[in-house]
Amino acid sequence: MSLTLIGSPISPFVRKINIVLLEKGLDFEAEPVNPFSPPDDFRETSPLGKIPAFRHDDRIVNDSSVIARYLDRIEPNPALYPSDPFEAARAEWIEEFADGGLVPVIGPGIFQALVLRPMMTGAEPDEEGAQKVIDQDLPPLLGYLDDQLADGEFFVGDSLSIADIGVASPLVNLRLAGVVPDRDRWPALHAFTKRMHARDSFQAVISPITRGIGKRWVDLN
Ligand SMILES: N[C@@H](CCC(=O)N[C@@H](CS)C(=O)NCC(=O)O)C(=O)O
Repeated sequence: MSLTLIGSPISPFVRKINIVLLEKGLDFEAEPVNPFSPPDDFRETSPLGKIPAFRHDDRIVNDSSVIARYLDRIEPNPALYPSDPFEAARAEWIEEFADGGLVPVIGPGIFQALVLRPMMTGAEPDEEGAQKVIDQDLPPLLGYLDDQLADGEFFVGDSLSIADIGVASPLVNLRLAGVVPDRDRWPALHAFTKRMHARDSFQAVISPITRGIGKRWVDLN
């Protein structure tokens, strides 16, 4: 079986799949693609021009949530989608909250403003613009996630699920921008971030990125 993850390691959606593959112990190749300067025929692989795309032998699967689900079906251990229907719905909702809520705020407003745009264009980081997003747009999202965790180790049930991976993946971009969920304001989410990012799977993806773009990375102790 040949598995290829197509995309860039700085994308939180690509990272989500990278972590799923590592947690399941699946061997795969990484094929780097920058969606903003893609190869000419990229739309044949990814009809919306987005990353990640995924190749299993000669078949293509698109969209991180669809790919994660697919991987759970071809390699059910460990299961990342709970078997109980309501718990599965909760895990998929938290994954969607991260994809559709956290990423659009952390991505353009914070990570791109402070890390990516300066790196690509040499522009100064937009500290003021990013601070507004950090003060106004981010707190309700982090507050919701903190409430959902309550005092649990995982978002759903007693084991790792796609909810945890979906949330912890964009939190890597937040840390790359020098921001972490505040320990006093969101203690459960702060502890979750620390725990998740210390897992072997996250360490394997975080180490090479921080070597490249880790200037603002915040350590958690
Ligand atoms: N729903 C998609 C979103 C993927 C996505 O938006 N990826 C970004 C990179 S983080 C991308 O490819 N952007 C390029 C574009 O929108 O043209 C998924 O979960 O895979």
